[in-house]
Amino acid sequence: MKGLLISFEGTEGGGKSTQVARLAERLRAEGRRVRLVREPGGTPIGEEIRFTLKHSPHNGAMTAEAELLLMNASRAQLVREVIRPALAAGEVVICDRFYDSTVAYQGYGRGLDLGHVNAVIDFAVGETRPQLTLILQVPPAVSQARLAARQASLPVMRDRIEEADRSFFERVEKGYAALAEAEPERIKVIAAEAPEAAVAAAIWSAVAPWLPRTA
Ligand code: Z5A
Repeated sequence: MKGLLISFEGTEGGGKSTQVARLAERLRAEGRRVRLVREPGGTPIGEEIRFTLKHSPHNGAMTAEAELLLMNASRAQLVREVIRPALAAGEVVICDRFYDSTVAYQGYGRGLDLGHVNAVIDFAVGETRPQLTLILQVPPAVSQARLAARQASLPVMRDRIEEADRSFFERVEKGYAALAEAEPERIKVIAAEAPEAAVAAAIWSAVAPWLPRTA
C-alpha cells in the first residue's frame, strides 16, 4: 500500500467535517493528492444506503442488525470502489467516519454482540485499515450547542440515528473511550472544544509524522 488512510471519529458535532476539510486543504497545499470520503456513503451505492439509514420516511422499523449490515454494505463498496484504488495510487485518503463508528454505535450504542460486529467489519474491510484514527472529543453540552446552532441556520432533514436517546450517545462515548484505550498507537484522541485553528494544529501534529512514510 503506497498511500495513507486516516479516519476521523467521534460523536456528532465534534467538528469532523470541518477538520477533514481543513486537513485536506493543508495536505493539498503541500502537494499531496487527497481523497475525501464519508460514511455511510462515499459512492453512488453508498449514498443510497445512507439515505435509507438516515432519512428515508420508511426507515422507522429498522433493526439494529439491519443497521449493522447496511453500514457495512456501504463500507464494502467504498473500500473496493474508492479507497483501495486511491491508496494504490499513493493518495492520502481521509474518511469522515470508518469502522470504529460501527463498533461505537452498533456495538456499544445498540448493544450488538461485539464479536458479530467485528466479524462483519472484517468481512467488509479485509486488510484495508487506517494507519491513523483521530477521535474528536467534545463534551455533550458543546456537541448539542453546535448542532442546535447549525440546525437554526440550515434546513435539516429528519435523521433516524439522531433520534436515539441520550443514554445511547453516552454508550457510544464509552465505546470510543474503549477503542482509544485498546489501540493507542493507531487512535489519538483530540480535544476538540478549542477554536477550529487550535484543533487543526493538534490534528496536524498527529498527521505530520506519517507523511514521510507515504508515497
Ligand atoms: N454511523 C453509525 O451508526 N455507524 C457507522 O458505522 C457509521 C456511522 C459510519 C452519520 O451522520 C451517522 O451515522 C452518525 C453515526 C452513524 N450518527 N449520528 N448521530 P453524519 O455523517 O450526518 O454526521 P456526523 O458524522 O454525526 O457528523 P456531524 O453531526 O455532521 O458533525 P461533525 O462533522 O463532527 O461536525 P461539523 O459538521 O464539522 O461541525 C458541527 C458544527 O460545529 C458546524 O456548525 C461547525 O461550523 C461547528 N464547529 C466545528 N468545529 C468547531 C469549533 N472548533 N468551534 C466551534 N464550532 C465549531
